[in-house]
Amino acid sequence: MRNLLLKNTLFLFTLFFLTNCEDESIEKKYLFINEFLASNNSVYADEIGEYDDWVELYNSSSDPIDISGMYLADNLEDNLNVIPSSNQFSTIVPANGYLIIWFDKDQDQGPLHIGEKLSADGEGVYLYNAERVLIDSVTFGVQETDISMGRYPDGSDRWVKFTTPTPAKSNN
Ligand SMILES: [Ca+2]
Ligand SMILES: [Ca+2]
Ligand SMILES: [Ca+2]
Repeated sequence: MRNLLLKNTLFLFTLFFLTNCEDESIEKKYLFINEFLASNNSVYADEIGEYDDWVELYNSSSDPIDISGMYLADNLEDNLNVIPSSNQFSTIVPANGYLIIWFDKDQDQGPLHIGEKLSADGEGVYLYNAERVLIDSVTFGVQETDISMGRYPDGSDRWVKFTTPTPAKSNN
């Protein structure tokens, strides 16, 4: 009887451990910083009509990923910016889909507006999950106005310049 209890406890503990590991790796495996524009003059405007800096996230999995509770930063020294949950706006990156995050310091414009701007002189983008584990990051040098950088193809390790940026659409 005691043996059985021990076995069951061990089993549950292993299951718990494996489930947690899997959760972490799902985001790490399938969620990407896929494209960004650090100097936006006329490419893509937010809901207010402002041409602000943006970052495109890409979910390569067949399940939606909610990024509320996750964090973004543009360098490693500053505070992390949490994505708040919201009833009014969706914070979900659709399955095999894209979500635009605005780096515009306009947090009053919704949960997808971060209290940072991307420097056209070079900076970075860092994405952390709710447990503050780094999911993805990119660092960049001097950026040209209205020319984005993105992974090509989507989610790959190769970064290229896009003279025609593709916000909220595939880079392929
Ligand atoms: Ca804005
Ligand atoms: Ca910045
Ligand atoms: Ca794109």
